[in-house]
Amino acid sequence: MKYKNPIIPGFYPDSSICRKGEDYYLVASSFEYFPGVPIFHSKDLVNWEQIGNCLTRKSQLNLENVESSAGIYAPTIRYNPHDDLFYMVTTNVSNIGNFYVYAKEPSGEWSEPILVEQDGIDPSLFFDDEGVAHFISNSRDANVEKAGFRMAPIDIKTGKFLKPPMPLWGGIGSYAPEAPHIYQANGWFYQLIAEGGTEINHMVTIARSRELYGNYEPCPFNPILTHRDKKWHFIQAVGHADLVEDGNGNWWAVFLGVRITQSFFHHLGREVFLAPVNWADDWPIINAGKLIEIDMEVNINDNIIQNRKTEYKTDFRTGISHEWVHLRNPLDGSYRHDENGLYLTGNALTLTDEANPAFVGFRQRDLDSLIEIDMEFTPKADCEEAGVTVFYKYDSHFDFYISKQDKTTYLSLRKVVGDITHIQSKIPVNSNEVTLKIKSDRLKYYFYAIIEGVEIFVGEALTRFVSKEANTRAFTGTLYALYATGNGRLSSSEARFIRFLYQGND
Ligand code: 6LW
Repeated sequence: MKYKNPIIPGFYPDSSICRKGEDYYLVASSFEYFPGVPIFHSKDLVNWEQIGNCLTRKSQLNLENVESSAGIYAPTIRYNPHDDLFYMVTTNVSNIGNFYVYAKEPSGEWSEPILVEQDGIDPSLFFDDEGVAHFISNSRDANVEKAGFRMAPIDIKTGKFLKPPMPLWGGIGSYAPEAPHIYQANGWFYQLIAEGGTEINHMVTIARSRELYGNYEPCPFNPILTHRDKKWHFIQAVGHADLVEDGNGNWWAVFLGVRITQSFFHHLGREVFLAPVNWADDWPIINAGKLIEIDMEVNINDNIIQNRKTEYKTDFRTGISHEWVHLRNPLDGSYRHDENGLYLTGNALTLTDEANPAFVGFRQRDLDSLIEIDMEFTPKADCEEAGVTVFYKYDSHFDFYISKQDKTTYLSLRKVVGDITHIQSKIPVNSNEVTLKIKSDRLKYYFYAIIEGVEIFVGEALTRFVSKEANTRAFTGTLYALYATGNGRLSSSEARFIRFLYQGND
């Protein structure tokens, strides 16, 4: 069987997977973006479709004043056959902490949050043979020597602990033990974790025990997945894994990894990778310890064909689909759609505020990509602007937009990199209807516009300035986002987005 990694390209970190019968479901972190926790479905582990988002209401996901790369961290998804429900447990690090929601159908609606009073991030649930739920997170208790992770049974209806949380195995001593998951197989309980930090020293380690609450003995082959000593490789930071059994006795791991551009820069974020799990002496070794590659060949006779979606188009006539996200909770009055397109009304907030400007973002999934946007915007006041941004975070974005000054309409390219704001181009244009085009390769973005049938090249920008490595607090990845702003005032004019095309060529 052959397939290409990443199986889900673009910023979808901390993936977690579960299976019910022949259906697999996968979730990922979403941080300051709304709706939160995208959920995907697959029948074969290599073809994935986003079927919704778990957190679609403000009552589930309050992102007010949430800093960049805060908000929702590392979710886990589990199916409980005892009540035939799916559970998604995660952390809103900015307010309510650890909580879970449940649903009959993974596409939604998901319940209101049920809080669990344990600190730490990366919560996970394990349902034992009796259907009792055990909650684990990377909770640290300063008074407990073995701290690092704590687990306890909970009442799944209320989230209340049935017993005091117990410290579990703490890892092999590396930095940032996190991402714990518990599995039962071969007469053992396994505790899988990530260590080394989510950057280039990332790794996956494991321990096992005959009893659920220990003692866990570490695997002699740890780490069972890492590229930390393969720094020349295109794929780095592999770690934060979750395992699934496919119903035929084969085990698989999904985990995050990054595709680097030059040095260790990466801007697409942490993406979802897949590898087979091989067993040695009842220890699961991911990809038999071999390197994780883009082109994978697995020794399983399966005629699965991976159809990678390379094109996405919309005319917005039915609004925005599951893939699109707002920056924090959307503000009323900023968005509407009809059969002629999507309308954004700029509020006072800008892309450079750590807040909720009028913004709809689509993840960049390919290093080599193209987007095209047909839009119409007639600003009535000089402060009003609308266009498309290549967005990493509030102080890391490239904006390609229409605005006006006195009686002239301009098309501009602005770069915001840390505390530097630079207008690279400002071109007077005679039309308020334009097609904006951005092409990308590994190292650069190229900005073009088609105005009255004539294509012009406006400028270029370096991908490394919208990367994790150029930023602090950067757990996300680049988005192409349509936006509008009144730059300090509510806009009196709507921007109309008529057509959006994304093409990926990786
Ligand atoms: C997440 C942690 C991590 O909670 O990064 O890769 C944090 N690992 O497990 C944010 O994504």
